[in-house]
Amino acid sequence: MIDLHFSPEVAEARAAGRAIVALESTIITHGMPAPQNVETARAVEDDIRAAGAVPATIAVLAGRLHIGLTAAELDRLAAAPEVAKLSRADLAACIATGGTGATTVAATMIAAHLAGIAVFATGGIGGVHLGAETSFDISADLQELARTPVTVVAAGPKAILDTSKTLEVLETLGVPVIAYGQDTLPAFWSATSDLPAPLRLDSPERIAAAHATRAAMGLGGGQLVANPIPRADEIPAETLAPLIAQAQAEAAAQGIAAKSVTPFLLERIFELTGGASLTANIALVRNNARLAAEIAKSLCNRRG
Ligand code: PSU
Ligand code: MN
Repeated sequence: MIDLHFSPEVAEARAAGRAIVALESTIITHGMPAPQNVETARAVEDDIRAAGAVPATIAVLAGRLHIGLTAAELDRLAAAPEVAKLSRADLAACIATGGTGATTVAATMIAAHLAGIAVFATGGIGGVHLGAETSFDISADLQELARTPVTVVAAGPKAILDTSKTLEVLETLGVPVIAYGQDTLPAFWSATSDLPAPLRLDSPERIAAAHATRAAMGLGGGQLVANPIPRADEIPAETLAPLIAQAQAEAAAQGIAAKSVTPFLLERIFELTGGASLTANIALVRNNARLAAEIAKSLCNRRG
């Protein structure tokens, strides 16, 4: 077994059998500008603590897979030059060569599962990009949801993606996509979309029950919980659509490809919205952290 490096807080929570929520680190290094990236990472951790669970931010630091970062380690990750973006394909090579990297949704799910953590909160997952029929750009996050038994709380597929194709692929892969408390699929910066949600559940207890039932049936794989951004914090889809289209056209014109696509689009949309996309992004991640904490506590209670 690979060595996992638990932060003191997470080690204590494991020993006490407390609820733990995993957090990714790519959102810190590639998803948000400084200093809001570190401020948000700390706020999200505090939200989870305030809800009565324990946060475990996951990253690879100098070849060690960390489950939970101390405040100093979080600062070190955010300040490190050239942090790699690690998905399933990159994780082992980074660890084996003593590298430092931030984990995407896919890699965070792998690490969380190795650490026995069943619930993970983030902003948005990767998915099928617009134009995937020619670029083949489909995030490894989707296949990870199909194979690794972690419940991921996100705010729905980002509007920079082809959301209907993302739903089709998740359906093909047998991944439950659960809208929390509404019938339509939330769309990241906007609370609703015109896509009906494949599944709807209205309480953390029911989401925990569905997670436990999948495990009891030996189905494998995770669940995607799509939690709508609070209405007060959303950006209407009509406002964003032209700005997203512009960012996408620039990405295509500049030949942005592979791992760079998502960070490029997020940064351009931040610039084009005058920072409003970041404010919404912070609000939705914190909202997801609070729901994830409730789901983790419910799973913990079920296990007795
Ligand atoms: N969504 C965000 N911010 C992010 C990401 C997604 O709002 O930073 C990151 C996540 O780590 C996700 C990754 O797993 O982007 C997806 O990248 P790609 O599309 O290259 O698979
Ligand atoms: Mn991609």
